[in-house]
Amino acid sequence: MKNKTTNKQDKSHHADNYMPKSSTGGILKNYIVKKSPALSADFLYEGIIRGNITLLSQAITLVESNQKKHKAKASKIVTRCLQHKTSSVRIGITGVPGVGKSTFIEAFGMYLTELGNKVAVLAVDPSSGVRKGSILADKTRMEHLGNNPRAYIRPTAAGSSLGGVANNTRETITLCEAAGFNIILVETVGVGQSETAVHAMVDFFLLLQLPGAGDELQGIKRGITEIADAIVINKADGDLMPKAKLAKVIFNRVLHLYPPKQSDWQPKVLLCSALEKSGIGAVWKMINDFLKITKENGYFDKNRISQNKYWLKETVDEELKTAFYENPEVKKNWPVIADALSKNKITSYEAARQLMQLYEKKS
Ligand SMILES: Nc1nc2c(ncn2[C@@H]2O[C@H](COP(=O)(O)OP(=O)(O)OP(=O)(O)O)[C@@H](O)[C@H]2O)c(=O)[nH]1
Ligand SMILES: [Mg+2]
Repeated sequence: MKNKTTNKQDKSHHADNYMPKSSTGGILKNYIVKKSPALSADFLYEGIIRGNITLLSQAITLVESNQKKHKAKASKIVTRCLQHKTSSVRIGITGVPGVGKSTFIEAFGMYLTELGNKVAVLAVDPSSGVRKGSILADKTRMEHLGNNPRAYIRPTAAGSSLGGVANNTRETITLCEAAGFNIILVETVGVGQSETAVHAMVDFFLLLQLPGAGDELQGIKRGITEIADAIVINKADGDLMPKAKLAKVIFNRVLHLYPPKQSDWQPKVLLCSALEKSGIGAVWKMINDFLKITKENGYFDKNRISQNKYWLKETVDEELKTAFYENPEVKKNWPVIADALSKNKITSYEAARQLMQLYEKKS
């Protein structure tokens, strides 16, 4: 027989009793998080692994903070969450503005939750700091997913650098996985460097394309087509259907020109209509085929390890750069050395060497 008193006492200490039960999904109201008193790393961790969305959001806010003490606390939580073994799939979704990313994520996310999955939607959008917006700000296109208790949508936080934003998203992935989200969708815009960053943090990279070819191929960088595991031609509906079918033929040809992937996976071209919700199941089936192949041949695990090594190097590179440019001696002497350079008194190489010497002496 259960001891009711003990149960009650135990439960009252659980992190998931901290917040209202209703806040288990959707887009969190920031004020709830801000009003919360500072909670310990252990308390937040315990709440996360119990799937408490409010505490998950609070931990993500710490991850995104620029304050040292927040970062240190976040790091403690993320490290503990990392030990929490989960089986998840991380899917990157990219495409030019207007291709239908938000509409697709709404339809795909709803489909996945109906199958019993828990879906987290994150974004890498380094430009959001400048635009004061976010690629996930258009909540209206994700209305159902936003209110779905099996889904969690985290709008992008503004960040000063792509490296910083990408690092935050990677740590957020770990937190979401520990919180029980088994499918992570990471959205990014099809312009700039952010696709490379997202590609390096997901298992499967999906490029959404518009019907038609030729002109539309110009809208996206060639390199992105090359790193994609699938091209999904969205808006394959109504009058656009013939153009979508033509695009499929052309993209299939393009994909066959690329060298084989390390994963042994041959990228696929599919048609879908996020608006009419057709072709969505086929996308999921394809991703499962990919998972089967790459888990059997060992690529899946190997890739996650090499992604971690990639980020180790990226982070060291970025930290070194910041340390150099923030070094007081470098800052102080920069104008003098730059002046000597413009007067042709020294070469660029010599100027750089002098600055490096100042940095090495004082760091
Ligand atoms: N016909 C048709 N229209 C679609 C489909 N998917 C999206 N759209 C429309 O395309 C427009 C852009 O869709 P979004 O989902 O906002 O596109 P997005 O890629 O998120 O755009 P950004 O957030 O600006 O990068 C909207 O008017 C959608 O209704 C589709 O499958 N078929
Ligand atoms: Mg959008």
